[in-house]
Amino acid sequence: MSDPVDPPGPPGAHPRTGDPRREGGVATATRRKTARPERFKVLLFNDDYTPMEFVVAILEQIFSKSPAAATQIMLAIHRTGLGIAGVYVLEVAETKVSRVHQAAEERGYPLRAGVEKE
Ligand code: TYC
Repeated sequence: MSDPVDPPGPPGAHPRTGDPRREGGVATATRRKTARPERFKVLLFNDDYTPMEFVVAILEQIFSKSPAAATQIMLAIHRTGLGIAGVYVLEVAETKVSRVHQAAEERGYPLRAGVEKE
């Protein structure tokens, strides 16, 4: 494994000393071999009916937040209208949105979630 902070260089060149693109101490443009997967925010939206305790439980159970973090996120949503429950690759984000809607519908709460590109 090469040093993750070094861009890929010519074969055999030492990443810090043998790469002509680094002459003068300025690294020029490089391209990754593998794309970074795009990441997506899962947003939760405020409403007037979903109980605070239910939103905290959702944040703990579906988004693996600590009780303290879940409470802070829930209160931020309550005050501002929406908040970020977590950031994931698209398929995971969409699955979490479905789990939120399923759990809320089971209890008859109008809680809504959505996905937004980071
Ligand atoms: N506003 C709700 C209440 O006062 C609590 C709430 C917080 C609802 C966050 C949804 O995403 C939400 N019971």
